Amino acid sequence: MQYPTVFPGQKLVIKTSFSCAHENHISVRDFVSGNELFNSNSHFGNARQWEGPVNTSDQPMIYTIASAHKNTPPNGREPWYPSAERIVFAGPDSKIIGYEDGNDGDFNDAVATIVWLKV
Ligand SMILES: [Ca+2]
Repeated sequence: MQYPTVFPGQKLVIKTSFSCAHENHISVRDFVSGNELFNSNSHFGNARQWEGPVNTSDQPMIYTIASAHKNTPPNGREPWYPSAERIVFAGPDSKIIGYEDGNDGDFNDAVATIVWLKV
């Protein structure tokens, strides 16, 4: 799990993509409340981009982002498993996180790109 932090005067944009046969999702939550703010699913045509609000407070806003997968295509009887993650790229105002749903270690089954914007 990663903890993207948005400082006052910033917002972030998260883009997701998937290259998987099994079901994967990427979930963004508010760290403090735990409320899910965005869920992008590989198989259900969910949005692939989420733009967070501008932080107009004087405190950092902290999110969590994580991915989970099933070991099957979509099947309501099958459980979700947390996906291993790897930071594929980290720049001054962007980060790419790759997630793994199997054993081949390509970390591209689900991918999240986070971009921080100053507004
Ligand atoms: Ca893989």
